[in-house]
Amino acid sequence: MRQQAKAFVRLTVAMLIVGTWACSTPAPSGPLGTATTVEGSRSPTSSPNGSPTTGDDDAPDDDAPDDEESESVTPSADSVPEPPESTPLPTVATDFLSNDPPWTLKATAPNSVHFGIPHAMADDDVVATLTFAGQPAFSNGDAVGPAHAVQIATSNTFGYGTYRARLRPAACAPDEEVVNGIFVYANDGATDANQNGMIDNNEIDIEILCGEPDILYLSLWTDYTDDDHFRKKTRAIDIVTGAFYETEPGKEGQYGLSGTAGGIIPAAKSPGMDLTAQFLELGFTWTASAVRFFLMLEDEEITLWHFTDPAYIPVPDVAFIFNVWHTNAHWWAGGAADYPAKNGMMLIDWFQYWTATTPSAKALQHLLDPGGNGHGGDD
Ligand SMILES: [Ca+2]
Ligand SMILES: [Ca+2]
Repeated sequence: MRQQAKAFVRLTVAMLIVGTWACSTPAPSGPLGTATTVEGSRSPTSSPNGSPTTGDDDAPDDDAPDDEESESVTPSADSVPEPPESTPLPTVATDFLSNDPPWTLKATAPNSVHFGIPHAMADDDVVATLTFAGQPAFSNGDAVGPAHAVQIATSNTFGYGTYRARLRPAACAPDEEVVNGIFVYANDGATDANQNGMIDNNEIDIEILCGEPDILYLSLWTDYTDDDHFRKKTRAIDIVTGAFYETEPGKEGQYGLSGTAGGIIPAAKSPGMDLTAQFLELGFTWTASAVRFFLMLEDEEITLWHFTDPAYIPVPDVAFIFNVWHTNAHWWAGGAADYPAKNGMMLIDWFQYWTATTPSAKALQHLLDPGGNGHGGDD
């Protein structure tokens, strides 16, 4: 029933929002921190993304009429039924039946992007595909970084709210590597509004590497001038054990993470899980004071990171982006990673965005801190 309800919501919204994403600046294909010089182990670079809860139990209730005080506002018998409060309509949504509303594409042959591709595992049997073409003749140092990504980015920009997507990341051999990026991003190459001497880079990343498909990288960026001048916080989660590793305090200008686990998220522990072997539903809720990343596991929304230091939280507006690109190093184990010999493909079933004002700020706070659901998290 839940899947049916969600499918209905998405179709409805898709019709309502046709015509949005029309203008505005496409995001530069993410500088998700060019991972060219990753040294040592656990040196995640950048990038990622998010979304709202359509969770059955997370319904905001602040809009419910107060029967005791508002008898005069009884709805008329013929009023249009409201959707269940537990599934507020997304502000923007797409099922990828076609490129409408239009995404900004980046795909240099032989890489390619296609919409409306049948796939039995999609909620609506249709996906968009980002094909990262295998190049047997290429090696480790060829076509490295986001500049060579196959990518789709929203043509409009967005702000605080919840971002949610369902996709299957591109896979590859263990000695190869590409980054699957699901993220929001903005960097105009000049602005330093926060006046810290570095170019502002507002970015929230979820990243999965095909060669190490048991690790999920979550990052928050506020600045990026170059690989020696940036500011970010990262949490890497070993989905098999549930253990997480973070940027050490004071090392926000470096790629390395602590070699010691900061803790374990019991609800995220998924023995044997390969993040590239199935569709994932994930995302984040973003406000000025907190970011909560989540992943659906067995129909439960698991909190992966509830970050609450405003000093490291980026600011709007940003584009939402899906991309796939080659990194020349394994971020977790370290060491050189080959360019994929065979095609890798990210399959994207749907994307949804709820602005911070819909549902209300109070409801958004509820999404940030569902409370009492026993989900992981740690803070
Ligand atoms: Ca700055
Ligand atoms: Ca779809």
